[in-house]
Amino acid sequence: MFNRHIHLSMGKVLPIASKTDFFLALAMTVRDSLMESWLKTSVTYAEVDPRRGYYLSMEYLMGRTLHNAIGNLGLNKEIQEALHQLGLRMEALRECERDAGLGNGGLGRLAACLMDSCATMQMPVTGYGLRYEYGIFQQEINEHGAQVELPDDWLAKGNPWEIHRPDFLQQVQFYGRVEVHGGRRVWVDTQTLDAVPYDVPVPGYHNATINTVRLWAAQSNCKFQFDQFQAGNYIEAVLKRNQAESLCRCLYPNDALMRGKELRLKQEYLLVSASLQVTLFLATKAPHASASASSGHSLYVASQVVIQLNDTHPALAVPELMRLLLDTEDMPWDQAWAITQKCCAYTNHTLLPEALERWSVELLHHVLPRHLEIIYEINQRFLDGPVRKKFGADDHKRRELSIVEEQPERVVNMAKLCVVACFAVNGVAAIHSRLLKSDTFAAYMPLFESKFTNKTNGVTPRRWLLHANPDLSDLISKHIGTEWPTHLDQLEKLNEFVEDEALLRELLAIKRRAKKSFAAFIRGKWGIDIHHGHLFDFQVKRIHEYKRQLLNLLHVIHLYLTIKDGGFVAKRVVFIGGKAAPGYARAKTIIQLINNVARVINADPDTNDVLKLVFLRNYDVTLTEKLLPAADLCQQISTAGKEASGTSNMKFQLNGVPIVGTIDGANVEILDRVGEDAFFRFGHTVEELQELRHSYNPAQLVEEQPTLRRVLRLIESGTFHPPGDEAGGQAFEDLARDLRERDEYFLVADFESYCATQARVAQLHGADPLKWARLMLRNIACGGFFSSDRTIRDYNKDIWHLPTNIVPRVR
Ligand code: DL6
Repeated sequence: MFNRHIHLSMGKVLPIASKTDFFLALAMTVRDSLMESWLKTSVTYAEVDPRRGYYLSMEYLMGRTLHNAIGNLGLNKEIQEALHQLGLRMEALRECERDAGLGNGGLGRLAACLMDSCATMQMPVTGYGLRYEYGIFQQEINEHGAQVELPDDWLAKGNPWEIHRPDFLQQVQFYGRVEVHGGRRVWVDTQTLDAVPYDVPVPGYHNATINTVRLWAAQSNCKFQFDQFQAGNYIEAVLKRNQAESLCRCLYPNDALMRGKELRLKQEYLLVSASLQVTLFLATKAPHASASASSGHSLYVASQVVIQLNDTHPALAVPELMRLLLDTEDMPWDQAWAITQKCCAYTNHTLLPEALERWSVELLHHVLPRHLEIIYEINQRFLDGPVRKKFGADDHKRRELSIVEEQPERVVNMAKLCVVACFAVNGVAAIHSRLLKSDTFAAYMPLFESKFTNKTNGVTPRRWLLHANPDLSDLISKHIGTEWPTHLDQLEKLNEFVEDEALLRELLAIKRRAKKSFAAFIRGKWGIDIHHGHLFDFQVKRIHEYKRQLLNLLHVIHLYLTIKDGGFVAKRVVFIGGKAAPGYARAKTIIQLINNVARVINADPDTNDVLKLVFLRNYDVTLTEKLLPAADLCQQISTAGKEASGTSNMKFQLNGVPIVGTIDGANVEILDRVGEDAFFRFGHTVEELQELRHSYNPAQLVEEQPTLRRVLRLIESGTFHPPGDEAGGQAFEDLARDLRERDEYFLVADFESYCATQARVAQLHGADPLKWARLMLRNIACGGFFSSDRTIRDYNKDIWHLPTNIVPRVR
């Protein structure tokens, strides 16, 4: 097969084939072996016609596919050997694959993990998303240490995994206006685009289920610009087609503020409209639909379909489903509303008020006038119905609960729309779900409390442990058997081995080897010399003020000053990696400061054999896979109450990496499981911060902490100013001033406790390797709960109610 692909697909003979040719031929060979099960899965779903789940997400941060697919198919050994015969190394070919970076961070990666679990647990779930031609930008660092964004041309050499299906295209409309024709509301004079699907396989682990993530691309259709063609403006018309097709060209890199962007609104609608059209078609045209329908096929939809909205980005699903039922299926409002409410469920992923999507009424009126009408009517019926019934004519309540907000401009709050319309609403960690109820959506509790549940996030143990850390996986399997990748609770059995010195020593040896090879990787890639004997301390995630990379940096500077003063500091390499949204100036300043602190520290002969700071450029899924086995410590240090969950904490924990962390997001549940002695907690709790907020005076607190005062003074002294970049230096000073004056994220308040905790970590790590190894083992043993299989089981038990194990095994 492989040779056939080299010849027939790549058009090469072996001696002149490039590494990329070999990679593509291998990927196509693997895809061939997925195909039988993929088809079988689709045919089975069509024949059995089970209740099905549809996961709507604007982001899928898939990373690479080859290694994961080979692992899930169980073909690792076979393929390694076959390649060896040809003088090829799988590891080398793997490096040719570009990450599918169709997401910004946690939310997109979660979508990918959940899809993996649905396939592994053999559940009929299809993911819908967009096929961005450019994924999350490539991050480079310029000579001043600042982030530069470059386009992520990930499709340049082709994508061997996707199948283009132009025959399944869906038409999507925009703009126009609403007219009344014979008492019915009709959306007229619209512009139409074709949404064309590209299907990507999602193989379950060692089973016959291969689910699909369907990614839509925009394509202009023949009717588009028909007038211009008719008028002979051929070139003009073709250019306009290109413009229309650019709708899905780029993933929006901002993970917070995307208000007012017409293109983004159109992207969201394209995803929703195309996906729901297929969903409705499948549900109403399925064999059982006609047999069971007593009052119209569409009623069947409610029993057959569950649509999970991954945050509010696909929230237009609510008015779109209503529109399809009202306008194309001719259904009365109450019936359409009952179906919509029964089908849609919403996951919230953020507590940051500024990150909740609000679309201006003006923009909605321009782009989707019929949907705006429907949203208005949903709101009116809600306020005049349940709200009036519960609260009477209380104007304040009406304003507070209204989906349409008036100040400072008239906007539709998409989260409120979801809370009102969906039958289930969930947060992604226990503390997050609690805060949604007590804070973000508190006003809705008297009406909807029973809709709210928690679904703590998880990560797939296949990609993040089995495939990413084969040596550790083998060690685990040697002691507890090989079922853990699909029954992660079995990791608990490792608790029996906490006193097994041989195992603990093996654990340490595996870590040492991984650190050695990571150090070599860093040296090879960026020419930075680090010693594998030092404590490898990682903070990798999007750069955001609330995630507090700056707190980490303040501590690094404190260590630097301590060494300069002749004090003792345990040997440590601090790695910080992550991208800042291109429009988020403060986050970009933090990156620039990290790089300039690294420049100074790493070049200082007084300190650089003890302390190194490395900024990991262009942090992505693949880099995470490489660094996990090498980590000694992981930092999850967000301001309490700000991180919805976090999922990198789970990946590190699963790989036996203790966490230094705040009582925030999923840290809380990790701490609950591993216990105080295997989790380094510090900092104020949410309640303490709520209390502190009223009287917070960071300037005074800085004065009371000589260590921190010195650190801030060093930043303000210009020591880290980027040579030749005055503005950069000024921004560093502003950063320090802001900490004294405002400190919105309570770095000053948590600094002392953070430093003390880090000192405890260093002491423990250096003092007794076996004791440290026990911490590592305990973390792994308690990782079972954080499998995305468990997350999916929770969704299915409480929300989806889908059947499992429908596809018969073919192997
Ligand atoms: O639920 C996945 C992930 C969480 O782990 C993170 O804590 C959270 O910040 C992230 N949320 C977003 C939402 N962005 N917006 N809007 O990315 O979700």
